[in-house]
Amino acid sequence: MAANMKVKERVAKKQTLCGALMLIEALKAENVKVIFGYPGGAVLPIYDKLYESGVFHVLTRHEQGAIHAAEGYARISGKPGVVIATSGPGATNIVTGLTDAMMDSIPLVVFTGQVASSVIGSDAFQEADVLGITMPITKHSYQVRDVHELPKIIKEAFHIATTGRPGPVLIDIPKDMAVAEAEFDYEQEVQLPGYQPTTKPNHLQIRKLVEAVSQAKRPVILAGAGVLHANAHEQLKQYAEQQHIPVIHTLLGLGGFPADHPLFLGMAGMHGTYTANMALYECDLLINVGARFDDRVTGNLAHFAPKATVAHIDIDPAEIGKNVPTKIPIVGDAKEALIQLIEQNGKRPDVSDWLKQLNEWKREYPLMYKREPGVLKPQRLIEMIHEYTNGEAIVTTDVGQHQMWVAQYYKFKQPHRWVTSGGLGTMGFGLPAAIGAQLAQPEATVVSIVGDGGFQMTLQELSVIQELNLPIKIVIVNNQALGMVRQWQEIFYEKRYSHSLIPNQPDFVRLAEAYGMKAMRATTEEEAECVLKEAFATNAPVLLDFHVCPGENVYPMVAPGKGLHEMVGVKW
Ligand SMILES: Cc1ncc(C[n+]2csc(CCOP(=O)(O)OP(=O)(O)O)c2C)c(N)n1
Ligand SMILES: [Mg+2]
Repeated sequence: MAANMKVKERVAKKQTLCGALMLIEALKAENVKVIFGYPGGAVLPIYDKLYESGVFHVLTRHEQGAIHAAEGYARISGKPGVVIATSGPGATNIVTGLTDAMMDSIPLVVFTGQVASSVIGSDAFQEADVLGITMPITKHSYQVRDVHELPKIIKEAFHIATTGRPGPVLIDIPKDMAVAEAEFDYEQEVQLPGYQPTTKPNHLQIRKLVEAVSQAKRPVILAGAGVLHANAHEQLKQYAEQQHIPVIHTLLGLGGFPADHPLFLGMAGMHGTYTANMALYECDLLINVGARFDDRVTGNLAHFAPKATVAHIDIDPAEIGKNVPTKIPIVGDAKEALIQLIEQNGKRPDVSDWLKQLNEWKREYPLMYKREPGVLKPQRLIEMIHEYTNGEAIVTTDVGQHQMWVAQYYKFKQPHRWVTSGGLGTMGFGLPAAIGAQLAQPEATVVSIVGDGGFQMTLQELSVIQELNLPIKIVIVNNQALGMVRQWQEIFYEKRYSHSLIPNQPDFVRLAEAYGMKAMRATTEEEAECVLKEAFATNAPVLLDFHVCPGENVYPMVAPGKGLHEMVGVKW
């Protein structure tokens, strides 16, 4: 019976279809639940077929919104985000999102319309060389030249986006290709001899690491987003507990290891904890699991982990040894590698002195800020949001000071709850990303914590949130400044606040109300308590404008060019 069904399905899928219908059938075959997009001339044939397709399409109010929403969806669902944009300006509007997804290894399949094949290269209306523009910011890209190729291309695109190190794949579809017809066969196997990511780690390298661990006195694990992409959080915990190795996270790795675990040392890097950064400086064995030694994590490389043997587990061999000399390279999937390490059950290192030292640092140098009566400190605000959501919300952010305070003070206990723009540092990411995150998990509490600057880069998406009645809580950390820029100008440019202070921000409450959204403002801790209570009791979108202490800075801080051990702002 089942076999019969399969044959029937296959026959059905072998029908002759136009390119636009092929796209829709392929999305259904890939089990795509939602797509984000914006129509225009070159994609009109596709939108016409979408009309009665049953595919859930979210019309964002800007293509940048669509691609960040798709990123948020991908991060929370673990499935690829799908985007459609028209040719020319539609396609160029997604360039930032593609770069963002490329930097943070987010799986996306992005369709762009293109002018008709016959006029490509003639500077036709809304023609842009999208393939040329996006070549360095996609994992792979295609332009459809023959409609017969389209099913194979889409199938490969989903495969490439989601396997190995995930990333964005773009398919540029000339308008005539959406209309032309061919046989639709989506059952074929993907055959890409030149693309065979290594997932199984080399056993000898694993043995080397087991040996190094057994000899170590001061081992530490630096865990990045690779742990989350590989769904290896359970194995990370098991391995760290089995071997008694403390764990540090990168910004994007947060949530991979529970923040309240005694072996957790916090986030590393420019605004990392004293303990995490000093552990990286003092360790004798550094095990990197799925992080790419970003410069915001390492600080000055000349002073990075100077006493350590470095082991690096990564699915992407190009990352190993790129920034930091690596003695034990392990190419493979983080989960597979950790499973093998756990199975080896090697001799535990003697870490009692090391853990004693680390715990002393934790006690001596915790994250700190001063509470003042009548003033709302941004750090306190994040702590309050943590309390209201029991540390279990999905949190999205923009980029800047507020992002760092969330990373420091929203102690993520669970994986796949944290959605932020790491590598590219894209202001305007948080609000649209929250749309995708909420659609990926309709029952979850989603909080979008944004800066007063970044919010204004994509605030048009309030319209989508309101239209779909997504119960997102939008938190503006309003310091009336491009706070992170202001902080750098205060510290490194003699307080010459060139174009970073914005004392005349719009009335965000009335702005949200114009979109038909409930909105409230708070300027003190007491007011913040009240509005948070009301907002979290509401099953509808709410915008909260928090006027926080404008001069607050993010500490600790590693100044550019300095080593991690040269942090400032660690003590009063
Ligand atoms: C698109 C974009 N433009 C410029 C920057 C540089 N930048 C980094 S943080 C920042 C300030 C952000 O201000 P705001 O959104 O209010 O956040 P805050 O730092 O005040 O919390 C700027 C301008 C950026 N990251 N992204
Ligand atoms: Mg600000």
